[in-house]
Amino acid sequence: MTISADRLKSLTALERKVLWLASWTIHNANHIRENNDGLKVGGHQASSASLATIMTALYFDVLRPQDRVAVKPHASPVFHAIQYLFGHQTRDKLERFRALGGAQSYPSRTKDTDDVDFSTGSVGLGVAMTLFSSIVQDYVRLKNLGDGKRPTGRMIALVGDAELDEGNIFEALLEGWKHDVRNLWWVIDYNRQSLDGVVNDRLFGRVAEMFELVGWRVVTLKYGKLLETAFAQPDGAHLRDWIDACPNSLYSALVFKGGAGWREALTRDLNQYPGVRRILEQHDDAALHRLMTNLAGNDMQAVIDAFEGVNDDRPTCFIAYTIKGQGLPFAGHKDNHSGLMTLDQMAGFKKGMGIADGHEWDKFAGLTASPTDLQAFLDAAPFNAEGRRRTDAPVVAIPAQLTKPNERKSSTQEGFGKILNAIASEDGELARHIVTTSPDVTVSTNLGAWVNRRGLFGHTEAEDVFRELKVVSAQLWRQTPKGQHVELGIAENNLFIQLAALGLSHQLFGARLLPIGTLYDPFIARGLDALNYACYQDSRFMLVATPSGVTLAPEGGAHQSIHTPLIGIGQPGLVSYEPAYVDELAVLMRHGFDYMQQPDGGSVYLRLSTRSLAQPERTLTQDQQNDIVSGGYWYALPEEGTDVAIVAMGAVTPEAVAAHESVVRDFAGAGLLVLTSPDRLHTDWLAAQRNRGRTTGQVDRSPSPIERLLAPLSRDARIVTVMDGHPLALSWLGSVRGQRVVPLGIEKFGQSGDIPDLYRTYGLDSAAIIDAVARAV
Ligand SMILES: Cc1ncc(C[n+]2csc(CCOP(=O)(O)OP(=O)(O)O)c2C)c(N)n1
Ligand SMILES: [Mg+2]
Repeated sequence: MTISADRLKSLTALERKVLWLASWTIHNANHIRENNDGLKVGGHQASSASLATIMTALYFDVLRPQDRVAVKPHASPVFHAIQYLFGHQTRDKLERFRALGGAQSYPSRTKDTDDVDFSTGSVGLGVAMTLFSSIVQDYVRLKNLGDGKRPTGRMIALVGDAELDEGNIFEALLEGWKHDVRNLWWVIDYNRQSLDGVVNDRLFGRVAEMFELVGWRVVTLKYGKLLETAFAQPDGAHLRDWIDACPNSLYSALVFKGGAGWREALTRDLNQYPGVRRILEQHDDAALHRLMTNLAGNDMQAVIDAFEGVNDDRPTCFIAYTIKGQGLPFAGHKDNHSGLMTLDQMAGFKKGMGIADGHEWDKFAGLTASPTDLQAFLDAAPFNAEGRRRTDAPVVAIPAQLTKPNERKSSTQEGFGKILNAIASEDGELARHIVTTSPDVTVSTNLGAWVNRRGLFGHTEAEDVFRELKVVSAQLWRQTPKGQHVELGIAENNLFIQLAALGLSHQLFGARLLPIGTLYDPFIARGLDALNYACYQDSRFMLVATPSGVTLAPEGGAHQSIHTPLIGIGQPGLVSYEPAYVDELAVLMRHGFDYMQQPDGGSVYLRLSTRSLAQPERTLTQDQQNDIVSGGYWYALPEEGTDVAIVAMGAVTPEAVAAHESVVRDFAGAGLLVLTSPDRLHTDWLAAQRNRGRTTGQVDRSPSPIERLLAPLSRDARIVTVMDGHPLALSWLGSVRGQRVVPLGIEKFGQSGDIPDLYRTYGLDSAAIIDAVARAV
């Protein structure tokens, strides 16, 4: 035994209190607080209960300030209860759990105020987040990018056992093995129940082997100290064998039935063993129930022993046997996931806790240990030594202009590679803080030149064998701890979670990174939940998606992206841009690096193309640059009061330019508007309307950029919009001033072809635009 009796006593007292507060928080929200709409508020008392021991042990004893934790989403009440005991969470927010302004249903970095390290909610993603954060921690450490003040922490996930059904966890495990991840703990709350019922017995038999296969240590916490003692008695081995062989569903049902149920089953199966009979005689029903449910994950001493037994940086999976609803009336019942204790059950629980009416929120009410001792214990908890643990890092200065290539013809994708290459060769502050990552499309998204200059990141040095053997190759893949590209296998979920972790480095590890992730635009859909997860946490990164649309022509329908512009508009925390020309791209990248670092900024999505376009010969004025950042500019100015305008975005802009040249012959004064971001324009348009609608304070009546841009057109002008993506992304333009829009774009799956054929087939060529103008007027 490594833990002193005093410590154990304080921890078990706090464990009871944590279980109570978590249960009470949910109960209060559902049964006591006035709620406006009569809808069930919910909360997970059973899921919280199964982690109460482990989380108490971690936060009050095992964790250090540098550790970072992803808490299983439905154990949020336990997390908030712990922070309440630490003094980092208010009673008011607990009382308003799941209500506006209250503690969040699932731990949230941005909405909760009590020092959440990683948001969780979509199961599986928080787990992988710890793995990718451990890569970031090493990245920062090996390059000395942080302030050097923090020791290396452990990245810890508290994992529901059913979360392991999520494929993204296994994608992450493989990637973690390749990257030799360290200081990573996954604690599996093995309560053998999911939402719908009891977890498949056979499935979990393989889990430990899977972890070992990828180099993890597996520590199984199966039986608690009471059961271990019983097993050591005569015939105790038979009792152990019986539990070992007990199917999950039977065990869960007996947990729910309690002492009499255990007695009946054990008498039926093990009556021939005198030692087992003696154990049954020595325990009344209550004691027998306590014994048979004494699993290690709910046994404080066993939990502490297991955590203290691991002292190196090898990734470790703790499989902790627990009981869902441990200590509560519905423990073990297969339907308990969303079950709430009744008023009577709660009253019984309260009585058992020795809590008097009106003292439900008291920190120490009902505990036998003295409040002074417990407060002293909390104050001395190592985790709490620094208070809130969120770090910050200074902003990286971005040059006023990025060096842009001057090719007469170029695609935006090529331009991206060249702009980044120029940043790499200039080797300034900006270059040092950029980190790139890509799921096996580094070369085909034009990151190659950057990687050649900055190298691959890895714990160890590895030469490029092709180079050593003097085999000619354009790619030079030298891996060092100084490298600045994290090469991933083909798994877009991993890309987004890696970006999520990199983009929080300033707050997690005190080092500012400017992450850029590249992938093919259509495969955003594969990782969309993870992208949303990254944005939900306010992680900051630049997503470069290329190629896109039907413009990737010969690649065919399977690789064409149609609705990604709508994702760009609809995704909070991510501003999307689709430049047509390389000079626009350079302006947007510069803006992006800055925007990613602003407190009220966000992440940036650049939708690029492989189509090589003749570049306009121009030097952008500051006003033009501002317009490009705001979302659009007049490529050909309309005459005041004109009745016709064409609006184009991205790779199809030359078709619009050609169509415009023809249209002006009939409609002198028709304009051509080039958009770079319907997302920005739409957001600012809505905000301007809201501002004007204000009835109090200073009312800002200034028009939004799109209102200003459309102002020269006549009231009933006709607008034809064209883009390589779903036309809905631009069709809203008609609502700005009530003008009629004919939207052109892609609504169907595409097919292989060359650009002229495809543009003709899908109605994006200049003939289609001219035709649309004719129809519109
Ligand atoms: C991606 C995703 N799918 C579905 C859900 C709904 N859901 C919430 S909890 C849960 C079951 C969780 O079971 P387990 O991980 O074993 O947790 P515990 O038994 O501790 O409650 C499900 C399906 C979710 N939160 N996220
Ligand atoms: Mg479970």
